[in-house]
Amino acid sequence: MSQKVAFITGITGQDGAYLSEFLLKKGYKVHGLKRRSSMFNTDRIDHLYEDPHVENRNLVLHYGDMTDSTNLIRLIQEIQPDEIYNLAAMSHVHVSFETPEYTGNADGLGTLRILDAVRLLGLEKKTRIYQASTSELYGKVQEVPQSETTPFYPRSPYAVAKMYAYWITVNYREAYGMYACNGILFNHESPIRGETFVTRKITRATSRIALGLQDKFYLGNLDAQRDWGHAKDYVRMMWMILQAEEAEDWVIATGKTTPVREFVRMAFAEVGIELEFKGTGVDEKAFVKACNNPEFQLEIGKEVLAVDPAYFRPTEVELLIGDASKAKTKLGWECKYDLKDLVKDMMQSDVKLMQKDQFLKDGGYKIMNYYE
Ligand code: NDP
Ligand code: GDR
Repeated sequence: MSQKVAFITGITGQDGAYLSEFLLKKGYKVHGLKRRSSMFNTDRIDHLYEDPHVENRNLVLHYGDMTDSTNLIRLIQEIQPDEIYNLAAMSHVHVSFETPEYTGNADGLGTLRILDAVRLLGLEKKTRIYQASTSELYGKVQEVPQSETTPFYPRSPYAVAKMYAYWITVNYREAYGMYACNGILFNHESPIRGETFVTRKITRATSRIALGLQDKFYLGNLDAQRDWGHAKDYVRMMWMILQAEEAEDWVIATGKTTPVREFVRMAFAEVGIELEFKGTGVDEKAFVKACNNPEFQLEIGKEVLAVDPAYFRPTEVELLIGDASKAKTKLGWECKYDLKDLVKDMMQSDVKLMQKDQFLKDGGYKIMNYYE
């Protein structure tokens, strides 16, 4: 059988990194789209890197951008992919309120550019397309749990752009008989999650506070509830979605939801620190109630978390909980990690990472304070 060829946009992101590792292990040749940046931006896939001077590499990176049609058409023509995973996006919901036009262009029209390139090049019957859709489409709660039949009500420029991407994927499937699918994935996290998403912000800050590198940190809405899974489980599903006989749209979720506040509690508990939350709304704070880890010298009663309204969103998504019954029944979806495993994995990794900072600080070097 000839080697399968995949093209991943967003290969330098969290999911792109795990997916490329997964596909390479399966024997795929993987092509990835990366943006030109003034600094190296391939940290997450450096362990997969192959010397460009070696022939027959299995991982090949190409410069490009979701806003550049001619670039995407040329690359797809050159690569002739069996599968495209369209993961590239301006993926931060809060930032999308600051950059709504760009977000619409990259996340919404960017998806059209991929679909239309495949059509223009006559690859409709060869190339299968996975579109990274999102639980943010559900936005304002219409029903819980949310499934493939729940109506959409997007609550941010990001979600509105992703809604365009969702429907243009369905439309190209119906209009041109293309194998194009939406994976409606609920939040998924990992040790390589972007540092400004809430879970990673919490695990990084918790590790720094435990190690004495930082006193406290700030969050926004502690009441928001999310259905959090592990990215490793979710990229496996992206692949399974494209192996299904029929092109369809799929919800992928754990079916459990947890408030942001509880995630904070779990992260601190992972390093033996018990918290007490006091106050409500913008006045809510968290204090150290007990420190059961002799490695950390935290004073009881120390304030470690406060709310900063700067992190509130103009319109918020309060509650997400997914119903992945369809994927469970038809694709055999199951997750290997539960939330406790996820928090543990993230905390172990961030404590190690912050120990490096501690080493530098002890050596007299200046280290960054992270407040974003
Ligand atoms: P990340 O933010 O970690 O990665 C996004 C990727 O897209 C990066 O490689 C980024 O490049 C790239 N990118 C951004 N803008 C452009 C552009 N204009 N042109 C080319 N590449 C671009 O996201 P995740 O890995 O977490 O998510 C992957 C996809 O899944 C995204 O589309 C996201 O919206 C969606 N999604 C994510 C969920 C989650 O919980 N993680 C849940 C549901 C959907 P660079 O590294 O240079 O910034
Ligand atoms: P989300 O993820 O918006 O669900 O989008 P994020 O982690 O940014 O927010 C989750 C919830 O936490 C609340 N929150 C904070 N969020 C951030 N980032 N920073 C804070 O300080 C903070 N304090 C509270 C937020 O208000 C929100 O309710 C993610 C992205 O990966 C999207 O690309 C993806 O589509 C969805 O998940 C599913």
